[in-house]
Amino acid sequence: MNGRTIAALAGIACAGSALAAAQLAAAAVAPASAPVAAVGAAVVDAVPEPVKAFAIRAFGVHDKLVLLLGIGAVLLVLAAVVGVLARRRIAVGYAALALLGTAGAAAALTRPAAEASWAVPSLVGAACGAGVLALLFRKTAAPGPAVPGRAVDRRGVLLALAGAGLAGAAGWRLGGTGEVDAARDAVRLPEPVSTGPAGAGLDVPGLTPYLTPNADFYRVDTALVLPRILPEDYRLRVTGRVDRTLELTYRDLLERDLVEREFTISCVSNEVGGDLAGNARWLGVPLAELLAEAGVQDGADQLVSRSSDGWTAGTPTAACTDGRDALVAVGMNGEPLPIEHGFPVRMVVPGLYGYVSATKWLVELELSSFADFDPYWVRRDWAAEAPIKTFSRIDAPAPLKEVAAGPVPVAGVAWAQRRGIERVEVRVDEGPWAEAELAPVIGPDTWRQWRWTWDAPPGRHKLEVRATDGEGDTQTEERRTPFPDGATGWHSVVVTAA
Ligand SMILES: Nc1nc2c(c(=O)[nH]1)N[C@H]1C(S)=C(S)[C@@H](COP(=O)(O)O)O[C@H]1N2
Ligand SMILES: [Mo]
Repeated sequence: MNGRTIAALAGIACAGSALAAAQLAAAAVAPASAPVAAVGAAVVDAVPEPVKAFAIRAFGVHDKLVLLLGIGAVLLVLAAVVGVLARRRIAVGYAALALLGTAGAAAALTRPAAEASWAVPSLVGAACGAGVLALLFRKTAAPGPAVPGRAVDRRGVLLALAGAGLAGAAGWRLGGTGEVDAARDAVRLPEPVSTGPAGAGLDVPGLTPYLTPNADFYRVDTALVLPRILPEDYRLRVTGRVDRTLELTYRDLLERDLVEREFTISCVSNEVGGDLAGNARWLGVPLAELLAEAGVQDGADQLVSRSSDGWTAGTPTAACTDGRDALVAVGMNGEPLPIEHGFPVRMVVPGLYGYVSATKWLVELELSSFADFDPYWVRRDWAAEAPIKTFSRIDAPAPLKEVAAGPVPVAGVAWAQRRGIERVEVRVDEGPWAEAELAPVIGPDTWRQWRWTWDAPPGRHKLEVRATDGEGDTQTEERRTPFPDGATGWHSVVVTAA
């Protein structure tokens, strides 16, 4: 290895030590205060809408991993360059670390849930990085022409890289959800006092199951680091334009009369044919009961729900009190909420896209008004009110699949929460529409599986689907992307029969 490569590695070792030390400190302060997490979260909040839409389209539920890897790659290259420059002017190295520390601390301090201590990990990290820099880049007594300025301690570089790797991994692990996982495992959910009807599903190979297992449930949120809330520390506050403020612990919630209901939730970012939706059995406290207890004041037409990381959603108060199964949920499919789905407590409201209703890691319900407050995505120009649009999808056969000519089962799901699905139709090669068979349904808020048998002639064919809701409105053919209030258009797949 030549001197330049060693210097580049030394730069990476300094940055790595800084980040690792910060990660360890953040495990003690708050995992979200680590510089990479904080800068990443600031980037998530700042990216313009088209970039966010692109990220979800291109990377789907892996968008956050891609962002973290991107930040890592940028840091790696910068650190290597700074390492090479630091051989001649060590001040470049100190300046870069100071910048890293300041940017990390600033990003951490401006997170909505931040406390003053959130600056500490970035500052500790920068100081550590500076120490490693001083150790690795030593002044040569008589600089020779080949190595002007400073010599880099090769053995030291390897040691620092290894140490940073270990410390970083330890910090990452300690800051993970281990303790909360254990607390979640220990939760025993009480039996509901009221259980809604249970739906049953069709069984066609390739068809989405009627109930979505928790492990397969889509995940959409802005959280780079999962919020970690221990049940014993949990508080839900009902505040704002209410007659009396409420504060409930997790225990308080479990001791109330819990109800269990099946319904489908979905994301506004779901494209035509997309899978950002899931159907679960939710266990929780009716939101209407909590609101009645607090006493909603006149004019409080928006319920702002806030998560522990500062994210907000705004739901029409009327949608929480009009008799639908709006819940402050603690359970999902018979288990405590999974951490990535909001443990210990989240909100779910049938009929509204997740960004205006489904706050995970819920800590506050603030009665406000649409005039007074714009929640997270509304500030980024998504619609303030967002009822779910009628949607239908072909699951089987899969796109571009080869099927045997003759009878082919075609199946999928359709949803129109609150209105219900009344009819699903399929057509082949823009021929006449044929009505599909629908699975039995328990109410308007769950998706409905459908199936139709196609007598497939050999060749390449296009299958299309459209649904009609309980109000008699058929899905529009007009293709629109999700922004600002949900996608429209018919889903189609092309298959070859042979
Ligand atoms: N705290 C928090 N809650 C959130 C979000 C978020 O970014 N942060 N995203 C919402 C969005 S856009 C959707 S679609 C649903 C998704 O819920 P799920 O991940 O459990 O499927 O959560 C909602 N709740
Ligand atoms: Mo969403």
